[in-house]
Amino acid sequence: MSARKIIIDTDPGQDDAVAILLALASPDELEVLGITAVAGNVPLALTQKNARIICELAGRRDMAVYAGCDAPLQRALVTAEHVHGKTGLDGPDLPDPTMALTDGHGVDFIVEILRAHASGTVTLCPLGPLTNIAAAFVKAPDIVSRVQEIVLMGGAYFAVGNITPTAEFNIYVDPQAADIVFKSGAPITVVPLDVTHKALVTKPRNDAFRAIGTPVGTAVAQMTDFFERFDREKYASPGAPLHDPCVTAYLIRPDLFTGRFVNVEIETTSPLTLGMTVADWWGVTDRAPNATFLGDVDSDGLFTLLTERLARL
Ligand SMILES: [Ca+2]
Repeated sequence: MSARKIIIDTDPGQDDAVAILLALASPDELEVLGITAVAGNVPLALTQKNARIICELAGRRDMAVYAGCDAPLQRALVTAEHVHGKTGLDGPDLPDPTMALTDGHGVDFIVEILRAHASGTVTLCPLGPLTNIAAAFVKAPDIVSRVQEIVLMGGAYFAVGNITPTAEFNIYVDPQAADIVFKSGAPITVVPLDVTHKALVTKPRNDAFRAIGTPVGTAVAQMTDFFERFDREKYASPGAPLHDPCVTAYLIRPDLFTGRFVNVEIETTSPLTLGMTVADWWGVTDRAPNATFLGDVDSDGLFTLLTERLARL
């Protein structure tokens, strides 16, 4: 079987970094066509730079990295330095990138790639706010039907919210973009907090990253040590959730995850619940299903996969 072609749309972010590294470490399963940065965890100037830092850490200076949208479609940008630190990649001391950004806009790259490849052969992997994806769909509606699948990290249902009581960060930052994507008709798989809050970086799992003993293993250990370090107290859990790598892990090992094909709609107006992913898990409405909403993960299997693959870089 040939490797699945993907575009990673991202706002690094330590967990984005680990998701990218997992993809780059898995060329038999995943062919990364390019990386598009978006404003989210930190502003675009940092997310596009961080994406290049991660490519260089992985020895992939050849990777195409594009800057995309620097603000949500309609709202002012909300960032999360309280989680990720000032740079977005706090933890390890990684050098500034020497590879250049690729010329052109990330949104145009998404449009061009989907038009250039056979329909149904390119998967989009959004790991941040859905601004770039929605902007591409609005600019070029013909590409929607060409998307093989969108596998995104975002949303929450039983796990409720992490930025407001009802909203997950990525969806909350750009709910209008999320609404466009969820209504697009493209096949969608959602990796919500319901899953990522079961993917906890416990001390033994962090030790396993460090024990890889390579620059990548050490950096991942330092990043996952820093990232969401408040969460152990916030959620009273034995480790912090590792969100975005669940997306690339799902593409490599879907058997580690379970979920339901349900209707998911985005709240775009209520001041109380803005950005909520209203998932009809119990099928109590007649709204048509539009997304596979994952609910569980074999977390031991996930971390075994991560540790084994990261050791290849
Ligand atoms: Ca992210």
